[in-house]
Amino acid sequence: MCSICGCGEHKHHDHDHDHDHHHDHAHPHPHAPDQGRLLRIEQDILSENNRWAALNRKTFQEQATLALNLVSSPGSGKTTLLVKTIGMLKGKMPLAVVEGDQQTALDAQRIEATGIPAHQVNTGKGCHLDAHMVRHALETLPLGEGGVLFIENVGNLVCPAGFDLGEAAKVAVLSVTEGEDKPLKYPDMFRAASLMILNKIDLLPHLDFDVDACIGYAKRVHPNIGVIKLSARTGEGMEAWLAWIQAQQALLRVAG
Ligand SMILES: Nc1nc2c(ncn2[C@@H]2O[C@H](COP(=O)(O)OP(=O)(O)O)[C@@H](O)[C@H]2O)c(=O)[nH]1
Ligand SMILES: [Mg+2]
Repeated sequence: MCSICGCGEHKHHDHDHDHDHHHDHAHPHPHAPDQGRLLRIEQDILSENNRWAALNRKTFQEQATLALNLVSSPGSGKTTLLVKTIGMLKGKMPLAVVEGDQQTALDAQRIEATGIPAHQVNTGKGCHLDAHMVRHALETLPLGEGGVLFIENVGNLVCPAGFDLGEAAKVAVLSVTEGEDKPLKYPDMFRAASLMILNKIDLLPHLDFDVDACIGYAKRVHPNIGVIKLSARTGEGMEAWLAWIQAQQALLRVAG
């Protein structure tokens, strides 16, 4: 298992220790590498990722493309939100989508049905996208001046927090069916995100979800986090989300 994200994807634990010890004895973990070695391996993975992320960021800047990394639990509504967003932005600016899932191309198919180019990345056992995967996706995806690249990460509130993809911002999508305590339970994700989208607010009348408490918890772990309440189903709140995207694009132009 990977000690950074626990995904078991990274091959670095195929250790090459010598076999001068017997395997029938009892000790906590016969294959545990020493802590110093683990730390070096983690640093290598993250610095390798950061090199690709820096390249991606340079490409996004050159193309004046706003890259947004959508992170959430499975089922919080990322793909639904993307389809709705594309419906409102299509024709106004160039759009493209990278879809990350362990298996299937179902989400890329949902995006392609809108007429927008999408590239599916299947991570297998991996629980997050990394910057190198996004780099490969960019080989096939057209980016356009002043456009947006949406990256839908693999669904979970843990692993994607630690991996920079070169995006301008991480956007955490939390749906009101998940419980208001999630920002406290998964603080790394809400600290890494610039914006929390509280989705499925159309369901609030049927739930005991405490919106104010949820926003309070998110601000406790990340005082500057932006918050937008919306329903990707009914469209309520979508205008605020589109305005946020435009504001981020304006920031990109200032930075560039
Ligand atoms: N009621 C309601 N359902 C939603 C909303 N957004 C998404 N869903 C539903 O939530 C489920 C998961 O959505 P999906 O977009 O696949 O989530 P993802 O796994 O984060 O990409 C689907 O059944 C959607 O129809 C919303 O705003 N309101
Ligand atoms: Mg999805």
